[in-house]
Amino acid sequence: MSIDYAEKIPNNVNLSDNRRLQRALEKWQPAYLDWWRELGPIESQNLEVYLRTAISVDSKGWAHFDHVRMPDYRWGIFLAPAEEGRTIGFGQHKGEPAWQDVPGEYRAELRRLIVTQGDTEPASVEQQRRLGQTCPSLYDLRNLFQVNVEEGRHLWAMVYLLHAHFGRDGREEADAMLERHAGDPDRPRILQAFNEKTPDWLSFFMFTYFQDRDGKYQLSSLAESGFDPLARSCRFMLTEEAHHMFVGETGVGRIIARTCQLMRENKTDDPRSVGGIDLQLIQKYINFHYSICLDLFGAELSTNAATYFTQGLKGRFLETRIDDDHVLADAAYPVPEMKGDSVVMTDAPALNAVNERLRADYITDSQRGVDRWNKIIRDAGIDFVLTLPHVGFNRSIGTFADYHFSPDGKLLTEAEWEHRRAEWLPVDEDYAFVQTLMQPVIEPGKMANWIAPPARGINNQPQDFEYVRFG
Ligand code: BYC
Repeated sequence: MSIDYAEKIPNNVNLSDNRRLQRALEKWQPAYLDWWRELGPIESQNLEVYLRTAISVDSKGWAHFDHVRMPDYRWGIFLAPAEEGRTIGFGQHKGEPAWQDVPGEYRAELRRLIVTQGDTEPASVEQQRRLGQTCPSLYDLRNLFQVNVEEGRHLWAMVYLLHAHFGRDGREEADAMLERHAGDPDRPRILQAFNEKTPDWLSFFMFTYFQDRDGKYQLSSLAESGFDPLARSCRFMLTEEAHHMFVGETGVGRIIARTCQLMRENKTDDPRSVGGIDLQLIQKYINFHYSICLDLFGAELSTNAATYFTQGLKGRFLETRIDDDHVLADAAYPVPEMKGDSVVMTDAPALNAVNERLRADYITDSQRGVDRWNKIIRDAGIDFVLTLPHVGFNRSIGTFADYHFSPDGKLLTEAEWEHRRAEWLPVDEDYAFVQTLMQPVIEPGKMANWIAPPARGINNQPQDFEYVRFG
């Protein structure tokens, strides 16, 4: 299970045994590196960063820490170990041996899933590329780059599948991954949340809390896939995803902690006056990021999702632990529906409601971190509660797309929505205010005024560790 770093493309898939595939990927590699130089983290070419690199995919080897010159980072192809005798866990092929090759009749669907997944990875790198210039500390700068290099590797994971299993059109799709760009009006990324801006560090932490969590749920569903190479790729990607969400949760938590501290120490209700970010504004950012991420799960009722499930391509979260028949021919699942002015839950065929079920799992998981953020506020003796907005708030996909809701779930007219949306979502002035705080802090151990230090260092390094060296 160790990874061969002597190869041009580090891998644990015996790439050198397949010369054609190796050549094709070695042809894609320079295009990838050009893309990274052009649209990856700006001004990072001379930095040495304390990064975690996988040296094998078992539990001991996947987190090896060392300073790495950013351009020398070794992206490669790592699959989680094969599970002997693995069978398909759901859908009409349940119980059959997992596929090692693409089942011909499902080729189009499988390619679409892999392309959609792959497209998000470079998108997030593009969205975050300017943040290094305004890092609140070396610790945070290092975490940003860690997230970025791993998203780059996740792109490699999907590109490998396309090259290895989809022939010529797979190679074309791999090229197109580097041609679409986040926010590009002509060639945007596939999913809308990956075309939004990530203009400041509060946005970054919200992104890694909410949007990477969509990644966790989508990757977990794909990790159940009957197509074994996809399942194994996603299982290894998930080991890295956990750190991204940690960065998000603790990042927002540290901002909240600092805000509360500034309010108490200065006996003020106005943390902005002492260089902090007010909890009201943090709530607005939550409203924005959470609502655009709910859209990432697709429509409540989806024939695409039903097809993926029946075909055995994409399962549910922790599919094998769910206590049912894993075929869902007769099962029901409650989905929200508009009846007049109210939202009612109606039983729908569970097969068509697979997206909705995944969104429900995501919502429960998202609430846990919000509860921990609220504990920080409560422990500081401050009377304020952060909430996740109503599921219909600011939605563009599915049942709620044609309606407007307030964060507390009141149905609004178009006029009411237009009149009040600036109370609930960040507006230009909010972004401009946060931007005033975004001044780089690059002295080891120092933190920007608006964020508390982390509870502990990466890999237990001391507070003043030089996570990033400037060459
Ligand atoms: N934006 O039948 P429906 C990550 C389209 S994040 C734009 O409900 P489906 C990461 C849809 O394509 C995880 N369009 O859709 C995180 C469909 O179009 P057609 C990414 C959308 O297919 C942070 C139509 O609307 N991975 O890894 O069931 C950093 C009807 O919808 C959107 C995946 O998403 C949208 N939000 O569900 C880095 C997994 N939603 O067929 C990385 C792969 C729907 O009418 N993707 N549409 O032309 C999928 O499983 C599915 O494509 C989706 C959509 C769940 C996204």
